[in-house]
Amino acid sequence: MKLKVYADRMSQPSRAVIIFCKFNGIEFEEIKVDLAKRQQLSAEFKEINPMGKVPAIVDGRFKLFESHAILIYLACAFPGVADHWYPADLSRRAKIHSVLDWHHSNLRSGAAAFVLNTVLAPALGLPLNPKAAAQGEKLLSSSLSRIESFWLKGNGRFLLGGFQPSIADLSMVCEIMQLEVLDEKDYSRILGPHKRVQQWIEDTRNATRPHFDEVHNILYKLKTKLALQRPVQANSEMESNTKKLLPSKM
Ligand SMILES: N[C@@H](CCC(=O)N[C@@H](CS)C(=O)NCC(=O)O)C(=O)O
Repeated sequence: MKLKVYADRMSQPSRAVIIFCKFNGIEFEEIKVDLAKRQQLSAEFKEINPMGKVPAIVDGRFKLFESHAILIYLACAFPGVADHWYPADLSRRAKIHSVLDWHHSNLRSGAAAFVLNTVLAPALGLPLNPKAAAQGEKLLSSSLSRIESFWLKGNGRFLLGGFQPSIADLSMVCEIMQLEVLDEKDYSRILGPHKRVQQWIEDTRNATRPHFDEVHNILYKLKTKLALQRPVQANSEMESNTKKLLPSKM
Protein backbone atom coordinates (compact mmCIF):
# COMPACT_ATOMS: atom_id res chain seq x y z
CA MET A 1 0.00 0.00 0.00
CA LYS A 2 1.27 3.44 -0.97
CA LEU A 3 2.35 5.87 1.75
CA LYS A 4 -0.30 8.52 2.42
CA VAL A 5 0.80 12.07 3.30
CA TYR A 6 -1.89 14.30 4.80
CA ALA A 7 -0.81 17.87 4.20
CA ASP A 8 -1.62 21.42 3.21
CA ARG A 9 1.15 23.06 1.17
CA MET A 10 0.48 26.31 3.03
CA SER A 11 1.97 24.55 6.07
CA GLN A 12 5.76 24.75 6.47
CA PRO A 13 6.24 21.26 7.97
CA SER A 14 3.91 19.78 5.33
CA ARG A 15 6.10 21.25 2.59
CA ALA A 16 9.23 19.78 4.16
CA VAL A 17 7.70 16.28 4.21
CA ILE A 18 6.40 16.53 0.63
CA ILE A 19 9.73 17.81 -0.74
CA PHE A 20 11.56 15.06 1.12
CA CYS A 21 9.34 12.34 -0.40
CA LYS A 22 9.56 13.77 -3.90
CA PHE A 23 13.32 14.33 -3.83
CA ASN A 24 14.01 10.85 -2.48
CA GLY A 25 11.71 9.09 -4.92
CA ILE A 26 9.38 7.86 -2.18
CA GLU A 27 6.06 6.96 -3.77
CA PHE A 28 3.22 8.60 -1.93
CA GLU A 29 -0.30 9.86 -2.22
CA GLU A 30 -0.76 13.46 -1.12
CA ILE A 31 -4.08 14.02 0.61
CA LYS A 32 -4.96 17.68 1.06
CA VAL A 33 -6.23 18.72 4.45
CA ASP A 34 -7.39 22.26 3.79
CA LEU A 35 -6.48 24.38 6.82
CA ALA A 36 -8.49 27.38 5.56
CA LYS A 37 -11.57 25.13 5.56
CA ARG A 38 -10.60 23.77 9.01
CA GLN A 39 -10.53 20.22 7.64
CA GLN A 40 -7.83 19.39 10.20
CA LEU A 41 -10.54 19.48 12.85
CA SER A 42 -12.85 17.01 11.07
CA ALA A 43 -13.63 13.72 12.78
CA GLU A 44 -12.27 11.92 9.71
CA PHE A 45 -8.84 13.60 9.95
CA LYS A 46 -8.71 13.24 13.74
CA GLU A 47 -8.72 9.47 13.12
CA ILE A 48 -5.35 10.08 11.45
CA ASN A 49 -4.02 12.74 13.83
CA PRO A 50 -6.00 13.26 17.03
CA MET A 51 -4.06 16.52 17.55
CA GLY A 52 -5.71 17.98 14.45
CA LYS A 53 -2.52 19.22 12.76
CA VAL A 54 -0.72 18.59 9.48
CA PRO A 55 1.40 16.90 8.35
CA ALA A 56 0.56 13.32 9.24
CA ILE A 57 1.29 10.05 7.43
CA VAL A 58 -0.20 6.60 7.16
CA ASP A 59 2.14 3.82 6.05
CA GLY A 60 0.14 0.61 5.92
CA ARG A 61 -1.33 0.31 9.38
CA PHE A 62 1.19 2.73 10.90
CA LYS A 63 0.09 6.31 11.61
CA LEU A 64 2.44 9.15 12.56
CA PHE A 65 2.25 12.88 13.13
CA GLU A 66 4.90 15.57 13.93
CA SER A 67 7.00 16.46 10.90
CA HIS A 68 10.39 15.77 12.47
CA ALA A 69 9.31 12.30 13.58
CA ILE A 70 7.90 11.74 10.09
CA LEU A 71 11.11 12.83 8.34
CA ILE A 72 13.18 10.55 10.60
CA TYR A 73 10.82 7.63 9.94
CA LEU A 74 10.88 8.15 6.18
CA ALA A 75 14.67 8.47 6.12
CA CYS A 76 14.99 5.15 7.99
CA ALA A 77 12.10 3.17 6.50
CA PHE A 78 12.55 3.83 2.80
CA PRO A 79 15.59 2.44 0.96
CA GLY A 80 17.57 4.76 -1.23
CA VAL A 81 17.51 7.83 1.02
CA ALA A 82 21.07 9.17 1.02
CA ASP A 83 22.87 9.13 4.37
CA HIS A 84 23.34 12.90 4.55
CA TRP A 85 19.61 13.42 5.19
CA TYR A 86 19.76 11.55 8.50
CA PRO A 87 23.24 10.12 9.05
CA ALA A 88 23.77 6.65 10.50
CA ASP A 89 26.63 8.03 12.61
CA LEU A 90 25.23 8.44 16.12
CA SER A 91 26.91 11.72 17.04
CA ARG A 92 25.96 13.39 13.75
CA ARG A 93 22.43 12.11 14.18
CA ALA A 94 22.28 13.47 17.74
CA LYS A 95 23.42 16.90 16.53
CA ILE A 96 20.61 16.91 13.98
CA HIS A 97 18.14 16.15 16.79
CA SER A 98 19.63 19.07 18.69
CA VAL A 99 18.89 21.44 15.77
CA LEU A 100 15.39 20.01 15.28
CA ASP A 101 14.48 20.46 18.95
CA TRP A 102 15.90 23.99 18.99
CA HIS A 103 13.91 24.82 15.87
CA HIS A 104 10.50 24.27 17.44
CA SER A 105 10.89 26.65 20.35
CA ASN A 106 12.89 29.29 18.46
CA LEU A 107 12.71 29.77 14.68
CA ARG A 108 9.30 28.11 14.29
CA SER A 109 7.69 29.94 17.20
CA GLY A 110 9.00 33.30 16.03
CA ALA A 111 8.29 32.91 12.31
CA ALA A 112 4.83 31.39 12.74
CA ALA A 113 3.76 34.06 15.26
CA PHE A 114 5.00 36.92 13.08
CA VAL A 115 3.50 35.73 9.79
CA LEU A 116 0.20 34.76 11.40
CA ASN A 117 -0.19 38.11 13.12
CA THR A 118 0.88 40.31 10.21
CA VAL A 119 -0.63 38.49 7.20
CA LEU A 120 -2.41 35.18 7.60
CA ALA A 121 -4.78 35.61 10.56
CA PRO A 122 -7.72 37.13 8.61
CA ALA A 123 -7.71 34.21 6.15
CA LEU A 124 -8.12 31.90 9.13
CA GLY A 125 -10.90 34.00 10.65
CA LEU A 126 -8.63 35.40 13.38
CA PRO A 127 -7.80 39.02 14.27
CA LEU A 128 -4.29 40.42 13.63
CA ASN A 129 -2.43 40.85 16.91
CA PRO A 130 0.34 43.52 16.72
CA LYS A 131 1.71 42.67 20.18
CA ALA A 132 2.08 39.00 19.29
CA ALA A 133 3.62 40.07 15.93
CA ALA A 134 6.23 42.20 17.74
CA GLN A 135 7.12 39.35 20.10
CA GLY A 136 7.27 36.97 17.13
CA GLU A 137 9.63 39.30 15.23
CA LYS A 138 11.97 39.53 18.19
CA LEU A 139 12.24 35.76 18.46
CA LEU A 140 12.43 35.32 14.69
CA SER A 141 15.27 37.84 14.33
CA SER A 142 17.24 36.44 17.23
CA SER A 143 16.75 32.92 15.80
CA LEU A 144 18.07 34.02 12.38
CA SER A 145 21.11 35.55 14.10
CA ARG A 146 21.68 32.33 16.02
CA ILE A 147 21.44 30.27 12.86
CA GLU A 148 24.12 32.44 11.27
CA SER A 149 26.42 32.69 14.25
CA PHE A 150 26.10 29.11 15.45
CA TRP A 151 24.25 26.49 13.39
CA LEU A 152 25.71 27.59 10.05
CA LYS A 153 29.25 27.88 11.34
CA GLY A 154 31.70 25.51 9.70
CA ASN A 155 33.12 24.70 6.32
CA GLY A 156 30.05 23.38 4.55
CA ARG A 157 27.09 25.26 3.10
CA PHE A 158 24.54 23.57 5.36
CA LEU A 159 23.74 23.33 9.07
CA LEU A 160 26.36 21.81 11.37
CA GLY A 161 29.00 22.41 8.72
CA GLY A 162 27.41 19.87 6.37
CA PHE A 163 28.33 19.68 2.70
CA GLN A 164 24.89 18.31 1.85
CA PRO A 165 21.52 19.03 3.46
CA SER A 166 19.98 17.06 6.31
CA ILE A 167 16.33 16.88 7.38
CA ALA A 168 17.10 19.83 9.70
CA ASP A 169 18.07 22.06 6.75
CA LEU A 170 14.87 21.15 4.95
CA SER A 171 12.66 21.71 7.99
CA MET A 172 14.15 25.08 8.87
CA VAL A 173 14.39 26.46 5.35
CA CYS A 174 10.73 25.54 4.70
CA GLU A 175 9.88 27.45 7.87
CA ILE A 176 11.74 30.56 6.71
CA MET A 177 10.13 30.38 3.27
CA GLN A 178 6.79 31.48 4.73
CA LEU A 179 8.34 34.97 5.03
CA GLU A 180 7.75 35.21 1.26
CA VAL A 181 4.16 36.32 1.96
CA LEU A 182 5.21 39.31 4.08
CA ASP A 183 5.09 42.80 2.68
CA GLU A 184 8.43 43.79 1.22
CA LYS A 185 9.30 46.20 4.03
CA ASP A 186 8.90 43.54 6.70
CA TYR A 187 10.66 40.98 4.53
CA SER A 188 13.70 43.20 3.92
CA ARG A 189 13.92 44.35 7.53
CA ILE A 190 13.88 40.80 8.87
CA LEU A 191 15.81 38.80 6.28
CA GLY A 192 17.97 41.59 4.77
CA PRO A 193 20.66 41.56 7.50
CA HIS A 194 21.12 37.78 7.23
CA LYS A 195 23.11 37.23 4.04
CA ARG A 196 24.42 33.86 5.19
CA VAL A 197 20.84 32.66 5.80
CA GLN A 198 19.83 33.90 2.34
CA GLN A 199 22.66 31.91 0.77
CA TRP A 200 21.65 28.81 2.76
CA ILE A 201 18.08 29.09 1.50
CA GLU A 202 19.41 29.23 -2.08
CA ASP A 203 21.72 26.27 -1.44
CA THR A 204 18.83 24.20 -0.04
CA ARG A 205 16.60 25.20 -2.96
CA ASN A 206 19.35 24.19 -5.41
CA ALA A 207 20.00 20.91 -3.61
CA THR A 208 16.32 19.89 -3.82
CA ARG A 209 15.28 21.31 -7.17
CA PRO A 210 12.95 21.11 -8.96
CA HIS A 211 10.74 19.97 -6.09
CA PHE A 212 11.53 22.90 -3.80
CA ASP A 213 9.95 25.50 -6.08
CA GLU A 214 7.15 23.25 -7.26
CA VAL A 215 6.03 22.66 -3.67
CA HIS A 216 6.52 26.32 -2.70
CA ASN A 217 4.55 27.55 -5.71
CA ILE A 218 1.48 28.00 -3.52
CA LEU A 219 3.43 30.62 -1.50
CA TYR A 220 4.77 32.40 -4.58
CA LYS A 221 1.20 32.71 -5.90
CA LEU A 222 -0.10 34.01 -2.58
CA LYS A 223 2.79 36.50 -2.46
CA THR A 224 1.71 37.92 -5.84
CA LYS A 225 -1.94 38.05 -4.81
CA LEU A 226 -1.18 39.85 -1.54
CA ALA A 227 1.22 42.28 -3.23
CA LEU A 228 -1.53 43.30 -5.67
CA GLN A 229 -3.90 43.96 -2.79
CA ARG A 230 -1.42 46.27 -1.03
CA PRO A 231 -1.37 50.05 -1.59
CA VAL A 232 0.51 51.38 -4.67
CA GLN A 233 3.35 52.94 -2.66
CA ALA A 234 4.07 49.60 -1.02
CA ASN A 235 4.11 47.95 -4.45
CA SER A 236 6.71 50.33 -5.92
CA GLU A 237 8.89 49.86 -2.84
CA MET A 238 8.50 46.14 -3.37
CA GLU A 239 9.77 46.30 -6.94
CA SER A 240 12.93 48.13 -5.94
CA ASN A 241 13.62 45.90 -2.95
CA THR A 242 12.80 42.55 -4.49
CA LYS A 243 15.95 42.36 -6.60
CA LYS A 244 18.15 43.02 -3.59
CA LEU A 245 17.09 39.87 -1.77
CA LEU A 246 16.29 36.32 -2.82
CA PRO A 247 15.51 35.91 -6.49
CA SER A 248 11.79 35.29 -6.79
CA LYS A 249 10.73 32.10 -8.54
CA MET A 250 7.28 33.38 -9.46
N1 LIG B 1 5.14 20.40 15.44
C1 LIG B 1 4.23 20.08 14.36
C2 LIG B 1 3.52 21.33 13.97
C3 LIG B 1 2.30 21.05 13.13
C4 LIG B 1 1.48 22.30 12.92
O1 LIG B 1 1.52 23.24 13.73
N2 LIG B 1 0.77 22.33 11.83
C5 LIG B 1 -0.08 23.47 11.55
C6 LIG B 1 0.14 23.94 10.13
S1 LIG B 1 1.79 24.56 9.90
C7 LIG B 1 -1.52 23.04 11.68
O2 LIG B 1 -1.89 21.96 11.27
N3 LIG B 1 -2.35 23.92 12.24
C8 LIG B 1 -3.75 23.70 12.34
C9 LIG B 1 -4.30 24.04 13.68
O3 LIG B 1 -3.52 24.33 14.60
O4 LIG B 1 -5.52 24.00 13.81
C10 LIG B 1 5.00 19.48 13.18
O5 LIG B 1 6.18 19.81 13.02
O6 LIG B 1 4.42 18.70 12.44
